[in-house]
Amino acid sequence: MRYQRSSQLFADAIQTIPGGVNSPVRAFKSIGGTPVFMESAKGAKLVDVDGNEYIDYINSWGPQILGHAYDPVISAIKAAANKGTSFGTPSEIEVAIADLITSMVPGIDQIRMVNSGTEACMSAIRLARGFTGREKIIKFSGCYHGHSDAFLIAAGSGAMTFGTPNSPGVTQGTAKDTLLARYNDLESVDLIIEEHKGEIAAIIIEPVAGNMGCIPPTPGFLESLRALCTKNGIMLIFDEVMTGFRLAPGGAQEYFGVTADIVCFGKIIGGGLPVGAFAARKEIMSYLAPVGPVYQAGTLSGNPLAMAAGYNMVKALNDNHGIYVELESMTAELESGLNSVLTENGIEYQINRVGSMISVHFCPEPVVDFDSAKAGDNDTFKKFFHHMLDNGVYLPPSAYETWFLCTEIGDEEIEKTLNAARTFNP
Ligand code: HOZ
Repeated sequence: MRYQRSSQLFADAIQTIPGGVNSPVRAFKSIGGTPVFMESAKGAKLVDVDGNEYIDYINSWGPQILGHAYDPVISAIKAAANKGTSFGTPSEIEVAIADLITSMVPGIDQIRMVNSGTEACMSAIRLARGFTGREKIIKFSGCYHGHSDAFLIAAGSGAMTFGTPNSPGVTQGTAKDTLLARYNDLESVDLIIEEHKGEIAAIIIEPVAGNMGCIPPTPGFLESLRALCTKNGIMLIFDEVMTGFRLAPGGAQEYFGVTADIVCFGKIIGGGLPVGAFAARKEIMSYLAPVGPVYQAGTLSGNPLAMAAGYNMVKALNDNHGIYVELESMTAELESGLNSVLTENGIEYQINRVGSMISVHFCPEPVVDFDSAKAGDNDTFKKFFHHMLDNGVYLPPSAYETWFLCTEIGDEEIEKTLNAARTFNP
């Protein structure tokens, strides 16, 4: 049986881990079947515990831009580990990575390291609230900014995958300070700002939504948000957990030419190790402890292993901007191939893509926001997912997640992926 060892492990896992997994989406619950347990990964490939190989279109949900087990990152982790795994003190590599990132990303003078994208976004809104002296925030339905309370309101990603976009456990008190706008709908933002004049600390957005499938911002949307924020003294926060260092060396800010006030990053900064960060100009970052009154801390923040991995990953991206041209061209090749194959198969679908972020929505109308994303046919997605999996292509196990390419995916992998898609018969 193809997934025998995975099935045994899953049967064991559900005894001692809720749902058998440590993060809900990977449980395969919305698409059925047993999660595949991975044994190893190198370049574009994952290998599971039964010895099956897959071309990986998750890439650890984004960060493995240069492929799995990228040699300079692995060597850096080994060298750092030999010197100790955690000091709980400052270390030199933290200065190096802060210098590197502030030189690459537009509009930031300072950066604070944390341990995940969730922590980064949670801390960013605290900072925005402290800086502006206001309490409310605007988020967009279907965007996902991690699992802290303020963001589990109409949240995408796993929350949507399992039909709990508003999680029990989030108090009414917290929920009332999160105001919801529609992605790509400026008027919905304008109305909220008018209704809550002088009360809004921040607007937080994924500059390319990646947690309701991939949804690009419509032309001018980010620019208009920027103008609205500037006019109303609101902090614009870009959640660049997915787009940071992926769309361009300076992330979505560079790609779209729009500058945010605070930028949040995630796992990419650790080369796949557990890291996040938030960054802004000095005037804003000076509100953070120990300089300013807004408290934020963490024993493992700036961990030497994670910083060594992240430094080598980010530096490789900065040293060779040709990577972005390569990623764009391979993902465009995948997009055009999928267009041909799915059209031949007579399936109703939409493909959304920005750079190396791409997703297929199985619906007839363009997908521009949460409602249009929800119109996708999950039944077709389920069948497509399992068909691809059985043919050695690993896609995100949810219709509400984006696929991410890495530089190790070349013509051969694209060809294999398209061959698998060609035999899909819903
Ligand atoms: N929320 C993550 C993607 N948007 C999923 C993380 C995981 O399950 O590992």
